[in-house]
Amino acid sequence: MLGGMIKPPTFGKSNQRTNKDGFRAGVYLGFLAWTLMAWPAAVAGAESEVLPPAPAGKEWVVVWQDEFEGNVLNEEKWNRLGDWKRRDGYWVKEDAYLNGKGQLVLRTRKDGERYTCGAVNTKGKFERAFGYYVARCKLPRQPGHWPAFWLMGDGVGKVGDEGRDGTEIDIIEVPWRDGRLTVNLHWDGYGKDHKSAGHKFQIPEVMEGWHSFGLLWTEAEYMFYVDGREVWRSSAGGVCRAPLFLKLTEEIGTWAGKIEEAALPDYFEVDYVRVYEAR
Ligand SMILES: [Ca+2]
Repeated sequence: MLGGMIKPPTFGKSNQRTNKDGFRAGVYLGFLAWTLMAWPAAVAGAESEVLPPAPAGKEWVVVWQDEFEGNVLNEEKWNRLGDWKRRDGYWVKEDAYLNGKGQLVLRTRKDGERYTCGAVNTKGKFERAFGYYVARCKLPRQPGHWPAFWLMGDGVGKVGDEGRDGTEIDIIEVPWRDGRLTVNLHWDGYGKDHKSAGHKFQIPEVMEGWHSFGLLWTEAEYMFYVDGREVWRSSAGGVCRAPLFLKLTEEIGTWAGKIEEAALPDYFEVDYVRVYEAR
């Protein structure tokens, strides 16, 4: 049906980026929409990210993003972590790669006698305070390892001033496979002065398909979102004022069950990461 016709012009990169898994269906449905709707309406519908309300008089502007297009991870944006021991496994660089379909893959696998997985961060390359941070992800299915999207900085180790001088912000951590999720804050180091706050909740449907995990970080509080719906808010620790870098990681450990029982390899996929500022 489409073959002899002019390709609809509205399916620009932003539509592919926000809906890549449904792109084929999207092309067809979008084509129908295009034939029925005016051009501006179709363009407006191309941005499918659900953002929290911007502060009065302001709007969200993307200030940093990676859509993971191409075949090679952009190492001007990201550091690939490894090769070194991490918890009950190893972080190795070759387990963090792009799949050529627009996604970052963090793989967990068994390599000889050791278990390995992938991790990346933006330390020294992108560090920021405040704004809206969101990643669209497809979660792994096997036990013994956990995916996470989090923010981190050197100030997290500074004891005193609560979390204002640095807080680890875990936008999402998924050590379970039944739809339970957890969001957490950690500050004043990881020793005897360590403090934390967090929340556990369950959304069974997150185990299937793609879902977005977001953090709105203001000077007053942190607000956490799954698929654009608020799941928790907190001002614990007094709210971090220090710039933090992004982390996307897999970790191997018993918090997530027994890695020996996992059918490997297993994959944590990330379609994009976007950071917005209210202007
Ligand atoms: Ca502190």
